[in-house]
Amino acid sequence: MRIGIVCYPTFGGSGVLATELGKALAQHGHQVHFITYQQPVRLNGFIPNIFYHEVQVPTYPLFDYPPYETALASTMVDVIKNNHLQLLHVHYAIPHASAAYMAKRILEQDGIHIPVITTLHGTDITLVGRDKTYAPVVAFSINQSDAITAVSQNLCEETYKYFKIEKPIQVIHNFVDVQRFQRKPIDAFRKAIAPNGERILLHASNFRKIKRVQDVVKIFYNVQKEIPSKLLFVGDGPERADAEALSRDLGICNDILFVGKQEQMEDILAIADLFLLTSEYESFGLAALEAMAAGVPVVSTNAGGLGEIMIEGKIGYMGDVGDVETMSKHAISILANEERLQKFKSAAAEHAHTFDIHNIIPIYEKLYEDVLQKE
Ligand code: GMT
Repeated sequence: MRIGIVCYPTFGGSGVLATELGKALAQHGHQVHFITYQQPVRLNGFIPNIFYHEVQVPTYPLFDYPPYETALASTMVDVIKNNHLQLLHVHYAIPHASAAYMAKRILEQDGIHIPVITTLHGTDITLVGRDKTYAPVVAFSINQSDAITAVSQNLCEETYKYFKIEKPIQVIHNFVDVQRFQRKPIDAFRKAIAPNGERILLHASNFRKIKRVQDVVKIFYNVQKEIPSKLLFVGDGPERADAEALSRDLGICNDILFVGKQEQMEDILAIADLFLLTSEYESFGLAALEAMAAGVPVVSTNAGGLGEIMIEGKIGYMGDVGDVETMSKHAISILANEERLQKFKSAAAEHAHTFDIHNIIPIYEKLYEDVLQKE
């Protein structure tokens, strides 16, 4: 098949998922065309069957806000026409689903029919999409899609709750390339972070309010009182400064490292003992799944779809949003005993296989075939 993929090119989960999907489809022999404003972070190196089309957004003194959606729709039209794409798969509804609708209508004038699949990822529904300034366009463009998927059962339910969706939403869970995350820890790296054999805790996110990164610092504070440990913060974003300030106030800043945005998550995860995810909401929690694939147990909140990837008492634990004490107790209970920690690590790696890329890609391929057959 000749497939167009539209996504955010940044470190966010939706862009990561879309890029990994495109790469896997290309490996299966499909021709994949990425359409976005920047090279996606996980799209590095030359990969046969993959093409990248950059959306140019010309500026003009009149524009306080350059019209990205218009530029995107026009690029979609151009790429679909000139590469004879058969379907368009957009990730994250805003503004990709409405730009796709516009492109679809434009192409119909030339007798070209292009089915559009929209994958909902989370905040495009639960946070940004719900905002009344976006909601009517979001609901309309989702309903105009030829197929709709959501990355968890929870997100599917949230979507029906917030919007009047007149079509079925298929739940296709996010996936991980388990093989890629089965890395041996780099000893020198581990030693540099934890020279005295301390436990290593890890959090990775975009440091937005929804992630509640201050709770990560508080949990680490409690853990560190009982168990010598270090905390690695991967990523960057608006709440980072607050997290740093809190770690200074609590006197633990020397045991916390902010390493910024990183591409080689598999190497970082390989040295970690526990992943913390304290979000107010996660439609799925792809970062937690990647941690599991690397054999890292997870302590998280029970928000959104996180329960769909967790097996409590085996690969990690969950606590209510903001319940730092409970999550701290769970973290300590996993980290305190070496044998127990190793059991959790192996079980986490084992469980990640349920969401292995090889199990999920065929579901997307089947969906594409069904959509094309209906044309
Ligand atoms: O977590 C973020 O803020 C980024 C966001 C995105 O769209 O890139 O992540 C969402 O999509 C991921 C991939 O499907 C999910 O694993 C995340 O749980 C989801 N984030 C939220 O729902 C907050």
